[in-house]
Amino acid sequence: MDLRQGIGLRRLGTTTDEFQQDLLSSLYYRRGTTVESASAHDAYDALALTVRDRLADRRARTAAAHYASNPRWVYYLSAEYLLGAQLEQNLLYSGTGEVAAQAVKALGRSLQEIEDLDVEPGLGNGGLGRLAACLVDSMATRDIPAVGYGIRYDFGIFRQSLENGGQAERPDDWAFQGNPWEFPAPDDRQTVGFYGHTEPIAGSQTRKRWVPGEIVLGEPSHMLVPGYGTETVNIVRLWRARGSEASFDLSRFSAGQYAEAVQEAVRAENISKVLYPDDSTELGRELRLKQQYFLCSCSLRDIIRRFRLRNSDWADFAAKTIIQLNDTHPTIAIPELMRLLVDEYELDWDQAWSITRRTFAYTCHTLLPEALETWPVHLFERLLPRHLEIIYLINLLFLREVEARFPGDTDRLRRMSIIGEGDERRVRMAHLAVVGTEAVNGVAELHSKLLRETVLQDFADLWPAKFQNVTNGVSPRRFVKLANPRLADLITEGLGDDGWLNDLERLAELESLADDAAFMERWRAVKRANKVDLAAGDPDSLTDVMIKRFHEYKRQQLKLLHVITMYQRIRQNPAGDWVPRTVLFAGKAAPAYHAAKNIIRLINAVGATIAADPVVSPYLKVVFAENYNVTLAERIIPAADLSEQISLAGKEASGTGNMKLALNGALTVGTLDGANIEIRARVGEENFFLFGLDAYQAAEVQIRGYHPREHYERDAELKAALDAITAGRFDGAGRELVDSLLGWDEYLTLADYRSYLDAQEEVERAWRDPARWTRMSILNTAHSGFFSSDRTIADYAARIWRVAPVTVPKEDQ
Ligand code: NBG
Repeated sequence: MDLRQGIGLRRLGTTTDEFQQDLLSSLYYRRGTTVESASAHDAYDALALTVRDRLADRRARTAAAHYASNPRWVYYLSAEYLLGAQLEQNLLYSGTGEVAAQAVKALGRSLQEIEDLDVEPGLGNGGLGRLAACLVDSMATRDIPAVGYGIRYDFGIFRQSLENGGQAERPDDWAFQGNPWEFPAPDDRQTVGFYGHTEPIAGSQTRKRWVPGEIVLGEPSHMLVPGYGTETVNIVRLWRARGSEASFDLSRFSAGQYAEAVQEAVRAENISKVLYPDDSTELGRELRLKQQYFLCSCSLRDIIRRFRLRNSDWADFAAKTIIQLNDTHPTIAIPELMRLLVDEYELDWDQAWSITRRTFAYTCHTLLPEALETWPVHLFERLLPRHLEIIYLINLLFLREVEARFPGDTDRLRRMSIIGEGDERRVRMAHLAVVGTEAVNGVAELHSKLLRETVLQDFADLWPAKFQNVTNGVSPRRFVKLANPRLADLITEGLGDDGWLNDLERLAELESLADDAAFMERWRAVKRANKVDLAAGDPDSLTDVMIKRFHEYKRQQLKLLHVITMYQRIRQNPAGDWVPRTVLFAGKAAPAYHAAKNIIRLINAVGATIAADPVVSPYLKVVFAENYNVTLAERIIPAADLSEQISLAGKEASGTGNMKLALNGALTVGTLDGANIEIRARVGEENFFLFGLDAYQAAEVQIRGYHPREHYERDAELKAALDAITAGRFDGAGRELVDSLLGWDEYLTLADYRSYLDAQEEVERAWRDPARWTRMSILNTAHSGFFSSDRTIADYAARIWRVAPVTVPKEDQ
């Protein structure tokens, strides 16, 4: 199949000369400049466009193949995507890396120089957004017809810097210089309503007419998502809000009322202005719900438009459509689909409900009750009056079903209701998500189990078959091949070919090399070279990394207590035989999360104290790497010796950094939490440093009554560490932390302290024996194949989506 030939277009060449011709042509005709006057950014853009063209051709073939097969499509709805830098990825996925490196010489620049200009779209907060990016990568790699839907925020996750040792935030105007990877599609724009009121429709019980009070336009653009080692190129479609033509008030503008003239348009555009607006105010919460509805309404209309291109019978909708809700953020899509089907397409309620329930599936990503979204009923009533009516009816029918199964159990009805009746009535989005979907999954074995046993227990009693587990995974292309080319080359050499890049279980073949002295030597050399590149500390020191969002449940404070204890031990015995360590922290704290920001401040204060101490600094260094993002993760992970996964058991749903680090040969010190359990089971207990309470023990401690002070009184080293903070030894920082730890210590930091220190001693014993350590490291990589997001997608496809791959034919030779 060659679509270009059909319309007389020439085939894009694969040689360096041909690529260079196209590059120069992009510069000349699409950037409108010449080699002599091209800026570095012109060079970047011209290269990006030239690479993009190679993918656009595969995209056209993909669309044609999908259209012809009319498959069940996967639509992934996510408020966040952390796609990472695009240029290097797309060079790899289009196989043009080498020709491009040669061709750019014509522009007088190196490929590296150009790659440094690539800005990552930071359209997410952390694990959830990066997971979405790994999953769309694997959907394309596995030839699953899929579209990812999201929001094109003008400002992504804030840029973090350190000011006076604390976190400062600056806006992230990521597309300031434009985004060459994006195709705008203004023809597919959608209209979204907000506010207003509803009116009855004569002769109908269930249909209503919604008369919105505000209209906003959603304009899509899409980015290409190529598969690796296959022809498929899927898309991520991102919506941007804008005012309609009518929102500009020309008469006011003419009268000099410039601000008033654009006020309505500004209000509309604010919807996609920032990722996660501060929701500590009423207005912030309203904006957040507006974003969610905006994403869902635009995406559903687009999904319906696509369905109707090939199909005419609503009875086929669920067979052709599966919509995966990435956490509760897009749950409003459930009542929105009901509204579209019942009010606009005039289906009867029961048929619409049957379609809806078979169309959606829901992934939950948390166990923290405060992270399960709820919205005040009064906010819904004002912003989405029709949706609230629909939710009430869904709830009424649902509670009837519960009542029929558990007659007279009013307490159960109250617990399960979609409407929470506290001081303030609230809509419980997670309940709506469970009621309106066909499948619900957690993201690691333990997480899925705890969901069934705790937060969603009543629902699991009612519908046990609905609940599943799909353990998360990560893309080996981005997190090994691109991030760690030295290791990728060594693995390829060890295995004889690079087929492992989309068949990651093949890493198990490395096991036979884990005792091969020459291979071990090279394994160590790779790690050392990566450490030299990272330049965080002495490359021969133990590089101990804790890289993730700052949150008390993740317990950066526990790591810090360990650092302070090491500092005190070395001071007391400077002649001791200490293992030199570089402790590297990176991560952002939510701007309004003061406790987390205080921990960042204390880390930097402790780091400065140690750096200024000539006795301790030869053995211990604390580094805080600013502005953690995908690009920085790709530099740190290959250089890590030790991976800190020390959350309180039962709190981290899965973790994915833990997988990336193990895959790159870091050893884990961790609790029995999230996917750590599965990592340990695969890499072997003897290759994992375990400590701490398990989830059931932790719950028991809390039920019995936890007294953190008892640990403080009993453990002299713990006491000394906390006392040093209180005494102001670290620039006076951290006193609130000590108060909270001694006061209530919500995440049992003190309870796990001693066991954590013991595990760290075991780490040092292993480190002192380089052959042992290297063997453990190789075995971690060898047994991490399960954690490929390709496996995660195979699981979703088989057990939740029930979709089959569609092969995209190669270009005619
Ligand atoms: C996060 C969890 C992580 C998990 C990622 C991806 C949210 C709400 N949840 O443990 O905290 O790895 O989701 O599933 O961001």
